[in-house]
Amino acid sequence: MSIYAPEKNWFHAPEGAERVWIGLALTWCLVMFVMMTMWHFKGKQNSTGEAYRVDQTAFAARVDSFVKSNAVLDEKGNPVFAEVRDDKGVLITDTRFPVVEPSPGGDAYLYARLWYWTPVLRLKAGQTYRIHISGETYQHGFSLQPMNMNFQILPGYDHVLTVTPTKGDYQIICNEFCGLGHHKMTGKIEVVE
Ligand SMILES: [Cu+2]
Repeated sequence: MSIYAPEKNWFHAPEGAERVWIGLALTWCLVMFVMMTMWHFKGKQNSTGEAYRVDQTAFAARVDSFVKSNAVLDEKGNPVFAEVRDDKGVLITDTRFPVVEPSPGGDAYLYARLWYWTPVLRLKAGQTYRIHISGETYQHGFSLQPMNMNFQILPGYDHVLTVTPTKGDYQIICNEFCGLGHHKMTGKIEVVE
């Protein structure tokens, strides 16, 4: 027989170094438990928790009209497209990312599609914007780099992030596995003076 019943009274209370390690692990678990709750109230990493149920078709239409009316145009009046690179620095060429400049203090839109974030937002440093984010199909993880702010994005919901950005180029990646193109799902926010 390959399986044996354990001997009776198999349990021996931990002692010595084993006791110390169990104590350390337990203490650390309790510290993390307290910290998890604390981060909910402290720090600037939390979203305002604002989200609304939306009809996906209506949201897509709002994104389209936002892009049309706020698109950055070149001197010939054609929309400007941004260079967006994946996390390996490779230029993504199968998608065109329109650059859109929302009015300071106003609403901006960001749409998670398969598999990219669109459009590229050009924001002014020190101005406050309400960024509406939703997804076209699956659940995605909005992850803003390099500051590492992370939010879950669900189709059918408009997640509103109120931000006052500082100057710089920020990359958006997806950190929730969402299918074949997940590893190259990227986007960009440019913040200018
Ligand atoms: Cu993903």
